Amino acid sequence: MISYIGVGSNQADPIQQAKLAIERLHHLPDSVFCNSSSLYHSAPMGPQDQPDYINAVVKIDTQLTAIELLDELQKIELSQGRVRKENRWGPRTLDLDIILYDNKVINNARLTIPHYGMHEREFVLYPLLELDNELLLPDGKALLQLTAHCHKNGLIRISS
Ligand code: 5RY
Ligand code: CA
Ligand code: CA
Repeated sequence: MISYIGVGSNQADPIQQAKLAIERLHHLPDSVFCNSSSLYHSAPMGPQDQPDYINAVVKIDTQLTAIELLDELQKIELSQGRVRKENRWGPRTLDLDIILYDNKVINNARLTIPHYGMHEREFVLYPLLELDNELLLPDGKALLQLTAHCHKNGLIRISS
């Protein structure tokens, strides 16, 4: 299954956190790493009283189920010092989200796929576009159309 994983960090040297996470995503079990977007610098969405973020998106081809993949991503988050906080949308050393998993729609207690916020989030849509500018979502919508309606909100691609 082709899956796209969102990478985000705004604590403890976010560029290094993102690079390390991307390195670890090369070694997911039963998976092949396909590609990663550039890193992007982005202003915080949601709570504003936190540092700017570094975001990226990674494309993998995996035999893991969505839940198995989530378990692996949460292990990587924990290994990079992720701490569960009271305030849900506060700063974090590393956040890994399954944005898309094959063409599947998944809704259960642990997972909502496609990622529920992706339509409005420039730091998800533009890195995705860099990876696949012909991508169609499970509902048939074209990614290119979504980005056309999504303000960049200061999103900056970091040359690497
Ligand atoms: C909105 C609310 C909560 C958007 C809205 C969150 C990131 C959100 C972030 C990230 C950047 C969060 C979730 N309306 N801002 N804010 N990057 N995560 N730039 O990864 F995203 S908290
Ligand atoms: Ca997130
Ligand atoms: Ca998350």
